[in-house]
Amino acid sequence: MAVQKFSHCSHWGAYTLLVENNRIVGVEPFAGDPSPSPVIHSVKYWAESANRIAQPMVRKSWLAKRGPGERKANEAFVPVSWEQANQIVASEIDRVRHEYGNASIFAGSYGWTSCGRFHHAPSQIKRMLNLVGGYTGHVDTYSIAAGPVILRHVLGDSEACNGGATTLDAVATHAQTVVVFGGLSPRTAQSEAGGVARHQLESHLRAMVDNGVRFFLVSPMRDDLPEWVPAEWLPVRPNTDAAVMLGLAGEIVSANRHDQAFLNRYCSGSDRFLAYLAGQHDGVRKDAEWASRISSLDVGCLKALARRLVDTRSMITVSWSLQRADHGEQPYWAALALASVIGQIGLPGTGVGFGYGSLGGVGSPLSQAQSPAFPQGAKPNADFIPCARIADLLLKPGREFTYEGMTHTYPDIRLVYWAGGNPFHHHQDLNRLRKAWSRPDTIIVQEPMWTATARRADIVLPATTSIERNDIAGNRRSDHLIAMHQAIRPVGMARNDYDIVRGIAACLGVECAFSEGRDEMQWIRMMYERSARHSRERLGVELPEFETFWERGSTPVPTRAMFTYLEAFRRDPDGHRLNTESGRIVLGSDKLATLCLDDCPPCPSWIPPAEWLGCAGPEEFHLVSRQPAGKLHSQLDEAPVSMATKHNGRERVWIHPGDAARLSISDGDAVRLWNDRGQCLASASVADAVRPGVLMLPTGAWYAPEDEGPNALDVAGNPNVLTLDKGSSGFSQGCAAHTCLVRMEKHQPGRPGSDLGRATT
Ligand SMILES: Nc1nc2c(c(=O)[nH]1)N[C@H]1C(S)=C(S)[C@@H](COP(=O)(O)OP(=O)(O)OC[C@H]3O[C@@H](n4cnc5c(=O)[nH]c(N)nc54)[C@H](O)[C@@H]3O)O[C@H]1N2
Ligand SMILES: Nc1nc2c(c(=O)[nH]1)N[C@H]1C(S)=C(S)[C@@H](COP(=O)(O)OP(=O)(O)OC[C@H]3O[C@@H](n4cnc5c(=O)[nH]c(N)nc54)[C@H](O)[C@@H]3O)O[C@H]1N2
Ligand SMILES: [Mo]
Repeated sequence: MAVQKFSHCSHWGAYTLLVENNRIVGVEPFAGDPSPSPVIHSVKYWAESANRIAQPMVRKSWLAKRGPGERKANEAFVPVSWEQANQIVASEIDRVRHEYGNASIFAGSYGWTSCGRFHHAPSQIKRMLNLVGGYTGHVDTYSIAAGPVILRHVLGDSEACNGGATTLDAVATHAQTVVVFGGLSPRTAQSEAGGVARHQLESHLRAMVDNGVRFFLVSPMRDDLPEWVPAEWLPVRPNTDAAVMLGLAGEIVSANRHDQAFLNRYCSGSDRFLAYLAGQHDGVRKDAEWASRISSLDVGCLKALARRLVDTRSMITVSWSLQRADHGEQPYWAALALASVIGQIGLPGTGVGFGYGSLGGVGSPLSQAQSPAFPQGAKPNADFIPCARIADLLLKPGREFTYEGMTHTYPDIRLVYWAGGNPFHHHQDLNRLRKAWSRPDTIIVQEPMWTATARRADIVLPATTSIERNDIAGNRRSDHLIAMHQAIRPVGMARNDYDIVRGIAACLGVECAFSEGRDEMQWIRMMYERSARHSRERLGVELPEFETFWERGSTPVPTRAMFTYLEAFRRDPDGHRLNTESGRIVLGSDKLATLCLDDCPPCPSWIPPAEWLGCAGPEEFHLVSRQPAGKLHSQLDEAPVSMATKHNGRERVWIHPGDAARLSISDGDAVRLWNDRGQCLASASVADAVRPGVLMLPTGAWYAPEDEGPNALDVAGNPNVLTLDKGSSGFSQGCAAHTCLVRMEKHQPGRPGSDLGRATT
């Protein structure tokens, strides 16, 4: 049989699948992609994995007696037909909404399911539940919460961290100095929510290097910039960046090199901020010496950097990682304040930008076309949680929580419906999540794989992966729409997300309103044509007919290059007021002054995090759990591209050679990491790319506890058995995964923990 070619796309890029006899025999990167991701070669393992769920399943003990329970991963499941599964799910939804109200259904359902915009599993279940009275959802994301929340108040919106800041082509053309807080890394830029056709970060970085930009990398890890980017490395203590930024601002102000005219014309509350820098209330002057004591960076280096920032055209970039931490608002607000003191915001290629390279398209020219999206309909009820508060929600029904200055109440959740996410990968403090997970009456998980989350569900609905169906990829940070062609037949009895939810909608009596009578291709065509109409009417750009697009496999969309953020505001601040309390950039906030929050004060501040090296015991390390190089989160963990990043099947934890020598740990040793919250195994990777006192264990290993005990040893190396489940502050309640102290030792031989506890192919 001849090899057939299918255009396709995932969050890690667009590609062509070569298929013979219903088997993927090759993968070719998208022709126009300058830096394709190796992860495109993993997708065939979706089809070949022994971890696929073959048919709908129900937990045996739940069938006998539905209600709260431990939900052990190793308990028996009973196979059922799709008709039975749909009936059970629909009757649980009906039971819970009639007995307790729709707020008792949690369908926040966070997760990076397929990049296809139609079979987008969380959108599908939300559309269905909106037709029957609603659900409790979530706001913000694990990726970014503290950052956008503070920027909404002090900059007027969160565009600047979603890809709406100055584009990197402009930075490469105009900037002379780039200070990178966190990283600008092809590792993270591989991925983009909704797919990306052309990975552009490396091209932008090369242009900067060619133009002689001087780089300063402020990060605990030296490899947060590619090794071919010449950079001065400032190996900062994790979570102390706000102090570094404030110390730099203080140096500039005390040398009288700050742009007072900029502060007067474009900012509000700068008096309050300057008083804080001068130490008027706490008696502590914020300068290089002060920042050096907190961050452990060299004083001379900080002083020289402060001078260079005002002497040259400078850009400050801040990764998303910095705000995924306790008090994560502060580095974002402090970076904005530092850039305001320098006074180059709104000029070409300079100022401040957030999240460049955290996703592939942040910093690339933004698409001007409307991205395809599956309509969720209006949500009839307002109930929500901040995204990362899932365990609090389940453990504390009826308790109050704060968010953006308002007080809300956690609903009493009886039913959890999770589609397209893996909370037993992504949530912090998994032992605590296990306790929380025992509370609801019923947990439904819609997933292709027997993930740790699926194993802890009551009802498991097997979904196809994207290669088993048709879809469309596209988002505002990608310059193409991509046709996602079905390449192989569905595996086992798996159904497409749309068909699963449509079946349940039928049992609930809302099938007509849910489907509007459209099948898969009719929806995809409708979504494409909506984008094409927008492009024609708003931009005067004609996209090809749907048939042509589908046959070609992709179409470019118009983008906005060489963009300078806040250019119009700089030209005319009264004509282009920001959507803040003052219409200006807020450096001292009246609103936050009124709220009187200990953990989010009225001007950008350094507040020690709950856990950091400044309060660590002699044996403790700061754990950075960054995104994995060889996969997207927990997806395709078993494929060779991911396995090659491990050692003996276990995730690698990076440790500085000096620390390793002190603990008598050699490269490749099995090690145990632990703290009061949990423990896991990993394989030591001794490397001077990580600063002393810091360990780096990437996310993504499939959570595999040895047993179901309260402090079970995770043998695969998922850092979330160790991380802290605390809101970044009472203002934003974001994920604080990067705030975590742990200890480490060589794993004692003879201890259990060699079995990885799941099928591998
Ligand atoms: N310690 C620590 N933890 C973190 C982070 C960190 O920095 N440190 N980062 C956080 C961040 S930023 C994020 S975004 C989260 C990510 O957390 P998640 O988004 O939950 O992680 P994924 O592994 O991508 O989960 C997606 C799931 O969807 C399933 N799936 C794939 N395709 C389909 C489909 O077509 N249909 C259905 N129904 N399911 C599908 C996959 O099998 C997988 O189980 O993790 C967070 N957790
Ligand atoms: N390959 C791959 N790419 C991905 C993902 C993936 O799973 N795999 N996930 C995607 C998702 S959902 C997201 S949200 C983004 C996340 O994008 P980011 O948040 O930017 O990524 P991280 O890997 O968490 O962190 C980047 C770097 O920040 C540094 N860092 C951590 N803490 C601190 C700190 O306190 N101070 C300083 N200065 N640096 C610190 C670490 O050294 C780390 O290498 O990545 C996306 N890209
Ligand atoms: Mo994320």
